[in-house]
Amino acid sequence: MKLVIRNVETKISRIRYTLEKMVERNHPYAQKMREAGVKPEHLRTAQDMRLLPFTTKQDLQGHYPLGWLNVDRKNVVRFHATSGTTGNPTVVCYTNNDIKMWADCAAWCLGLAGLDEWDTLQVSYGYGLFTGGLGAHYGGEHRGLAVIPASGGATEKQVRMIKELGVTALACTPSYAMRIAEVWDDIDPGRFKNGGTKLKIGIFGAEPWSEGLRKRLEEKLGIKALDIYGLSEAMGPGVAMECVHQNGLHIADESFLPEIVDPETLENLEDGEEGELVLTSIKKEAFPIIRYRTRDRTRILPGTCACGDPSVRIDRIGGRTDDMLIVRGVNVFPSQVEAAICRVEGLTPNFIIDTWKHDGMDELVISCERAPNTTQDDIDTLLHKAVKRLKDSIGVNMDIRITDPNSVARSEGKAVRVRRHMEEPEIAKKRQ
Ligand code: DLL
Repeated sequence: MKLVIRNVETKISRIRYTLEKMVERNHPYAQKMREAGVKPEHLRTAQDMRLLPFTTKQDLQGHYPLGWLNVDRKNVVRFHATSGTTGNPTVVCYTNNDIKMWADCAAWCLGLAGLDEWDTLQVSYGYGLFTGGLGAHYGGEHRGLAVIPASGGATEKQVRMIKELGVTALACTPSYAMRIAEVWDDIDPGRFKNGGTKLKIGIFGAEPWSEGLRKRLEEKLGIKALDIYGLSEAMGPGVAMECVHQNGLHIADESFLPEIVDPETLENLEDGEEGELVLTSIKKEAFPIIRYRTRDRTRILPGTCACGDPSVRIDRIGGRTDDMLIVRGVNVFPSQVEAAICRVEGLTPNFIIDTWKHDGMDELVISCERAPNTTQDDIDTLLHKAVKRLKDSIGVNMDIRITDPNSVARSEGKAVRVRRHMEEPEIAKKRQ
């Protein structure tokens, strides 16, 4: 498959410059290039990108904390880090230029959402080592919006600020947006949609979410809910964003070069084919990534968007390859479970999958929460509907429990949808 890149010469020469710097500094990626027998001067056309070795999360973790740095430490002005749930955290670093580029990308995303200096953006992503808060914040200020650095938590206060400060756009994880909507319902029972406020846009991302959850959020909050994508290793939020046409996410392709590869064979796939997103940073200085395997599943969407922006678009992220469960031979992603559950009236979008291995196979039980306006008498009907929906959409019968309202823990950041156990939780409980 031929790689087609806009402004290809400038981009390729900028990536070549980064590779030259890596060689000069004896960066760990230069070692990978040596092993692959590739030199910076071999990169002349878009197709030559394929000569370059992939970078994996393990490469970055293996050089914890600062081994991936490609500038002198004195040029670093900011650190962020991933949570490190699987091994060493990854510490990511930024120069002044990197922070500017990130703010440019995030501001461009907010522009795609139709926001301008008359808008007020409440940033309810966490501020701190997580990139969500500061990423959206700098993007908002750079575009001239009035930004409220709310961070996550104190949900009643979040609702008050939305109401009293004339917030027009809310940036947070979709699961936290659902929580905000629930708390708002408690404060103003019977409120209609956005409760008469100015809220109109949601900038939701940092975790996989389904079309079903989008509908519920749009309905409950009276907004247009847009998807924003990013990852710390690339910079943070702002790598890709949906425009108001909700027709795939536009990649900030002046800053990142996307490829889709088959995760098994690592061959590049055709536009429209689903695989793993691989990203190369074009101008990052402190923490460049070359052919970074994101583990995120998506596809490049053919054609151009009605908004007229010529950037490459990707489909919403279906999930991470690491989160995939294999149930009786069928691949199951938590976002598919969410999509099915959202279609069952009487269930909230809150659920948790408990999973364990039995004879090397994934077993699971899904706890789905019934809505506050249902009763114990509805449980059998809800169970029947949920089992059928999941069977129809995913293709396997799954073990489902219907739990009481508010029984699934809410999150103020990324929701935990999968709990992995050593053995079946019921058996483990009996033994205790
Ligand atoms: O989640 C950056 C971010 C903050 C993106 C705020 C959007 C909004 P990390 O904590 O490093 O960075 O997690 C990155 O989260 O590889 C995906 O698996 C997942 N992810 C991020 N955005 C989306 C999305 C931030 N819109 C990892 N849809 C990524 C699905 C997403 N998954």
